Amino acid sequence: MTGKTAIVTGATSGIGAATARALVGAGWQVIATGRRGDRLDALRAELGDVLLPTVFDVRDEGAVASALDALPERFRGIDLLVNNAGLALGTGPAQHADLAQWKTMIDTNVTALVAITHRLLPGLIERKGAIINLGSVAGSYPYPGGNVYGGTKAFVQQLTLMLRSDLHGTGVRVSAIDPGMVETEFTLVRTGGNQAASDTLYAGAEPMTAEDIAATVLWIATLPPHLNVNRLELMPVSQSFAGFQVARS
Ligand code: NDP
Ligand code: 8X3
Repeated sequence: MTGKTAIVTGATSGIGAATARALVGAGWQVIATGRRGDRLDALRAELGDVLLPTVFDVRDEGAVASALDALPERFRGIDLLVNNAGLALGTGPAQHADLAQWKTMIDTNVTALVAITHRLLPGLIERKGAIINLGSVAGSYPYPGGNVYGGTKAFVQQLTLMLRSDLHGTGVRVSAIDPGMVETEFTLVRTGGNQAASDTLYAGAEPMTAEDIAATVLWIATLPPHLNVNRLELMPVSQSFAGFQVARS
C-alpha cells in the first residue's frame, strides 16, 4: 500500500477502468466513479475494498457534492484526481450536428470537469496532490466531424496549463494526457451504439489500449514530486497526420 488515494471519474469502462486497476495494482486506494453502478460493483469484486464504487453523473453537481461529502473517512484525503469521464457524440459536420449532443459534450467534458476540480482543489493543495486530465489529440489537430468534441478537449489542454500557472508554488502537479486512437467503448458511445462502426474503425489499426493509457497515468502519478509532465501526446504507430484540404471552384 502507498497510503495514497485517487479518484478516477469514468471508471466503468475503457481508460478509467484500466486506470483504476493500474492504481490499485500499484498500491493505491481508488474512488471509482461513473453512472453504471453494476460495473463499479464488479470492479470492487475484482479489486477488493481498496476500491470504493461511487455512483454519480458527473454533470449533476449536487450528486457529486453529496457523494464526496459522504466518502468514508478512509477515502477522504484525495491525493490524485484523474479527470477521465468524457465522451464524443456524433461524427458528422457541424452544419448537420445535433445541438443537444454538443451541449452534452460541453456539460460532461468541460463543465463537470471544472466543477469537480474546483471542489477538490483545496484538499489537493493541502496534500500537495496531483491532477491528471484526459485531453485528446482532437484538442490540438482539427479533423472533419471533430468540431465541439475537439473544442472541449482544447479547453481541457489549456485549463491544465492555466492550472499549472495558478497553482505555482503549491506543490500540486497538473498534467494532461492527449491520446489518439484508443480502443474502448468511446466509438460505440460516439455512434449511438453502432458496434459495427466501432469494430470497423479499430479493425487492423492496432489502436492503443486502455491499459497503455493507464500505464501512462500511473507513470505520471508516481514521478518524483519535483517533476511535472505538462502535456503528453500519444498515438498508435498506425495513426498519423493527413494534411490540409482545399475546396476548388
Ligand atoms: P469509454 O466510453 O470507454 O469510457 C468513458 C467513461 O466516461 C465511462 O466510464 C463513462 O461512465 C464515463 N462517463 C461519460 N459520461 C459520464 C457522465 N455524464 N457521468 C459520469 N461518467 C460519465 O471511453 P474512453 O475510456 O475512451 O474515454 C475516457 C476519456 O478518454 C474521455 O475523456 C475521452 O474523451 C478520452 N479520450 C479517449 C480516446 C479514445 O480514442 N478512446 C482518445 C483520447 C481521449 P458511465 O457511462 O458509466 O457513466
Ligand atoms: C479521441 C481521439 O481522434 O477520435 O479523443 O478524436 S479522436
